[in-house]
Amino acid sequence: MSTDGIVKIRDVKVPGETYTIRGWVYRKRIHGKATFIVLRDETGVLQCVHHPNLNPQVQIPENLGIESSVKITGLAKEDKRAPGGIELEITGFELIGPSHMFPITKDQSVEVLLDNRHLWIRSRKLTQIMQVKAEVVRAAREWFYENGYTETFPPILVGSACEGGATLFSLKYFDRMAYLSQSAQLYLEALIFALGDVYSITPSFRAEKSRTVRHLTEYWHIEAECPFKGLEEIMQVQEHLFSYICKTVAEKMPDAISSLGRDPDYLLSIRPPFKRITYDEAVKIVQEKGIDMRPGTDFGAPAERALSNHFDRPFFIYRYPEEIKPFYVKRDPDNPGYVLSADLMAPEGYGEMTTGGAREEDLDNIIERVKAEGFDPADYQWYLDLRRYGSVPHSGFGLGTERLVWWLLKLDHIRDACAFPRVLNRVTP
Ligand code: NSS
Repeated sequence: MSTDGIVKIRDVKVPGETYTIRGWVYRKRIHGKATFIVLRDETGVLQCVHHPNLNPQVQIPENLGIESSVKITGLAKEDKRAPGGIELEITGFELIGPSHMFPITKDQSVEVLLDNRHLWIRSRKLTQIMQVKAEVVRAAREWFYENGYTETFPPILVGSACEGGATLFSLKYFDRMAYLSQSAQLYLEALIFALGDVYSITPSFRAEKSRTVRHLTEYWHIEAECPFKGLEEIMQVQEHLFSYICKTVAEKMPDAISSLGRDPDYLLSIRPPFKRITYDEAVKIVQEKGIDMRPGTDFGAPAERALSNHFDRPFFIYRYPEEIKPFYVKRDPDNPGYVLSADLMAPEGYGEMTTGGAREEDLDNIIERVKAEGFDPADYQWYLDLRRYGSVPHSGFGLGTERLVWWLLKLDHIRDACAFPRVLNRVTP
């Protein structure tokens, strides 16, 4: 309850009480002499009705447009036909801001909705997705805090690649080149020596040239790095964090979750330990499904989808071949040709949610692999120093926030996990 007597729509509950609410006209319809206005705010929608014979003092402009902002006072009445079972009999009306003809009407094309994203984010669906996303990030922060991690703030403007050159966005940085960060990992690796277990939540950028339902060019990356942890321990960190996020969102927002198409009970059933399969076992599953895949190569989109569809709970794929993982991934001392890396996969066809694992400690080995990826070790001097001054075994991972929201809410396209998605052909609005 605010001090000015104005309440949110979700708080209009008790028949017989008078409430004042503020919001935007979601729908309007005239029926006989009565005017019906469905008002929306960030907490929901409420049907309000004006009967001129009951409240002749109230004047509602005849041309009141969709998305006009208004303040309404009214008496709450039980009404089984109204959405939510409560209706407000309007006793006071004030127009705050009139609305032009709203450009979004029913059955618009995807492109028109994307061109009008700044207005379309007002839709119930996108509002709820953004609220769930906020809760996902809040829950992640809470988990890290409860588990003794320190939040850190790595740079976004960087001088060298973390995830290979193919997806780097470059820009002019005074008289040299710089890049937009693909991952905070290398900086988190430096920060563990000062702060122990660390995490960061930052934008990451990928110049992805492909149009898929799971790639953005800008996304929010939740990353963690831990000294003295190995592959199995970092998988445990991920499954606990992941389950905690699922549980928190299911408990705090069951209505939003269900109305977006996900059963909150399913999210509550996601608990550690998650199933773990090796890369080699994963390849077998893919091949058994009749999908052509050569061992030693990365999973293509059809293989990843098939694998993901094979499971009904999140699972890990671990111990990958060295060729398909970046220079920083630790070689498996017991399995030549393999590395101590693990990806957390979502079921139901969604696929990779995180990548992580143990980091290579051997200086010469890293230098050799940096070169093999076509980079200049000189650009990584500061990173190589971490292996020179008190190096320790360590591991970490990165989780794509939008990937998680995409699966969590069973969205068709990852762009709907963003208010203003950045994809191959779009940087506006
Ligand atoms: O490239 S990753 O697989 N791994 C890293 O960046 C590591 N350096 C992270 C780390 O260990 N600190 O990206 C990690 C995750 C991946 O699993 C996805 O969930 C997400 O980041 N990701 C993306 N989300 C949306 N769009 C794109 N293009 C994208 N690329 C990665």
